[in-house]
Amino acid sequence: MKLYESPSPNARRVHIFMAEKGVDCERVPVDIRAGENLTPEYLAKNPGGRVPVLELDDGTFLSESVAICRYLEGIHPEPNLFGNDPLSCAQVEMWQRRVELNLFFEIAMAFRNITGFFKDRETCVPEWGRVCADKAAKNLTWFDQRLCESQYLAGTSFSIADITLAVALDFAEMFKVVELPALENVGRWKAEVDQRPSMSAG
Ligand SMILES: N[C@@H](CCC(=O)N[C@@H](CS)C(=O)NCC(=O)O)C(=O)O
Repeated sequence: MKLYESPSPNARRVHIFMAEKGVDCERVPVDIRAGENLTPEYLAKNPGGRVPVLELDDGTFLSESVAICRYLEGIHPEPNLFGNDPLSCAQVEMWQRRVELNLFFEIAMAFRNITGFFKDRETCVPEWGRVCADKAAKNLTWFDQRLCESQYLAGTSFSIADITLAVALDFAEMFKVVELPALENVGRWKAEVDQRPSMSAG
């Protein structure tokens, strides 16, 4: 297998996931700043032109970070990060989607539209970026309430939903375009999650 990647939040989700599983594979750096992800060769691997992409040994290409992680979970079931019975699988899916759509995505939109990081390839609307930043800050309270009653987002086990939340928070912190409130339960959870060796996986 080969992972096409760049130093970026979505590739980091896969790095953390792999480290949790104790697996690795060949890495192929893609310079997204220089637009290597927009070449016809790369678009043949992922028509969306984004990283990461996982190439399987039979030449199949998988994109979308969570789809890549699902595949890895299938071939390396332990430790379990997507749930292991109908209810826990649904709860992981629910929290993963909630955090991805309501926090990770809003932070990414704020970053892209406010900084104009990819203005060579998309129209940036800074005002829209600020709306997304405000939504992310507001939505964080939802996850804080959840973490008041639950050790991890989906229950008592660390899961892909926690990986998405941790990467989203670090993304916001790194680029400073989204000012997230310091919330008690998120803070407790983040301090605990940051102790996991996988969090420093590259
Ligand atoms: N939904 C995709 C999003 C992937 C994505 O947006 N990747 C960013 C890096 S975090 C990227 O490739 N950006 C390059 C570009 O927009 O040209 C996933 O989950 O993998």
